[in-house]
Amino acid sequence: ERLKCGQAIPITPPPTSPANSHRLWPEIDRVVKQEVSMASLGVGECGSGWQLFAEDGEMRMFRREEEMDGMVVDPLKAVHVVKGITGHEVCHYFFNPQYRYDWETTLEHMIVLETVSEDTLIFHQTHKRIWPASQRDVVFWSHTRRLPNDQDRDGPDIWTVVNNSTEHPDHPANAGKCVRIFLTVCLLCQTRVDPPKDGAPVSRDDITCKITYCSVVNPGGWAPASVLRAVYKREYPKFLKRFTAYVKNQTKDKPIMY
Ligand code: 6CM
Repeated sequence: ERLKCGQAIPITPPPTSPANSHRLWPEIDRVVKQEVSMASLGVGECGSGWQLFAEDGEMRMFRREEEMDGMVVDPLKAVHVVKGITGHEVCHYFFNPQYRYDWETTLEHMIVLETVSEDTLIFHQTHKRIWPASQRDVVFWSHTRRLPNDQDRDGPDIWTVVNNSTEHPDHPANAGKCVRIFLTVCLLCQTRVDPPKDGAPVSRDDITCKITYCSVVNPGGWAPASVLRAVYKREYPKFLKRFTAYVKNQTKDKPIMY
């Protein structure tokens, strides 16, 4: 039908994400919103239950000791402040599979089971065996998203990646030698820009990224609590330091990606 003069042009609103027609979309959207709002909360003062277990420079890691059916499922919350990189860059290197073997030291094998859309992938990963427990594997969807910066409308947007366990018919749980783990992970990145006073162009010296990393991992089967807590205490700080150093190194000679 022809438009009459002065009549508003009917514009279909853009979809919130190209993944929004997929069977998993309602779950992805719900979990992403929930995880982002949980990750945005501070660790609070005494009484919040978060205990500091690792600290190195600007990096702080907290955990809450929790067990489910006798298995350690301690929620972890880490905060780190890194100069010279943006939240978009951090999420880019965390989400995209081509970089994962470079920084993920516990990884043995990774495949993309399904490309749901540009911002949503389904992965199967096997992780290195940790004595005396069985080897672990995991199937999860991974979704990355740009979020509006309500606090500073002129500042760069906030970026997130959420990983959450799911099922896949090609890789049923506990069918082979691996025990299936279940995880929910949220990486939330806020970027601050302090423009140079002399009006010079913004460089990597003027940008700072506040990273919040939250995870809950259920080991899925027997694993001695003391070994598991010792592994987490060693591996999480190693991961966050190595991963952020990797992003700094990858981006140092590239244009800033906001
Ligand atoms: O979030 C991280 N990595 C993502 C991309 O790989 C993704 C995957 C997380 C898998 C986390 C599994 C870690 C534990 C594996 C060993 C379990 C052994 C149990 C038996 C011990 C006695 O979200 C970074 C993950 C950093 C982990 C330290």
